[in-house]
Amino acid sequence: MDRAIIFDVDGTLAETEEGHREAFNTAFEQAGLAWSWDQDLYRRLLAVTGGKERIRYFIEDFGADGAPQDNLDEFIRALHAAKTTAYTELVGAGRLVLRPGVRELISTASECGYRLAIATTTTPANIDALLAATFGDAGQGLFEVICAGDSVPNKKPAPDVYLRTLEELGLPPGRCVAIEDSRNGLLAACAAGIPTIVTPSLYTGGENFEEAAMIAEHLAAVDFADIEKLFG
Ligand code: XBP
Ligand code: MG
Repeated sequence: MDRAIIFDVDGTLAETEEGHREAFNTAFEQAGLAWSWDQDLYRRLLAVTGGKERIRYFIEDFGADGAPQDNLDEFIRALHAAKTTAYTELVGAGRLVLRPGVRELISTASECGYRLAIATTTTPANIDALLAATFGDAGQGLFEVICAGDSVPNKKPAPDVYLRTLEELGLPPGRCVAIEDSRNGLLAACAAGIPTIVTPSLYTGGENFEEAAMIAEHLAAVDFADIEKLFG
């Protein structure tokens, strides 16, 4: 089959951002920082994709105290590594489930011979933890291509991660459909020329999705036949 469905992870496969927010706050507490991101602040910080970039954004644009003047890169790297440990532990404890329709769509697409890929801003360890927690051992071989995190120079809304995914699939954008939850993700997929389905999530519900090929509350509300119509 020369068609592929490319899934975003956070907010699309599962409602993960509350787990990320909890993990950030755990890492801040472990580091002795008086930082705590509530939902209103986190919604604003989600304008920046990538956990390390989000921490830097908080320090530089929200006047956070406690970060060192020098070796800031190492400070952020270490803090984010602690966050990733906290996040993968809560995912491994079974705290997250797939969004409605995700498992069924993956199953139907696989049965129909569609190739499956992931294009995400998140850290690879987070994907491994989520796939193991939600698919068990079967999660390992489910996605033919996984492009994530720092593997590309520019994170969403830049198209880099989708362009890299297309390259690894060896497919043109018209033979793919992307599934996203956020405007940053929609812009990234559209900039790569990929028709995109948006299923808004907890933190993205009010965003502008005018470029989407389809908008649905969740994937359980989408007929596979309607997805097939989106392919060139
Ligand atoms: C969402 C992101 C990520 C997560 C946090 O990624 O922007 O940064 O919020 O994960 P996507 P990390 O929607 O593209 O899956 O801390 O590992 O970045
Ligand atoms: Mg997302």
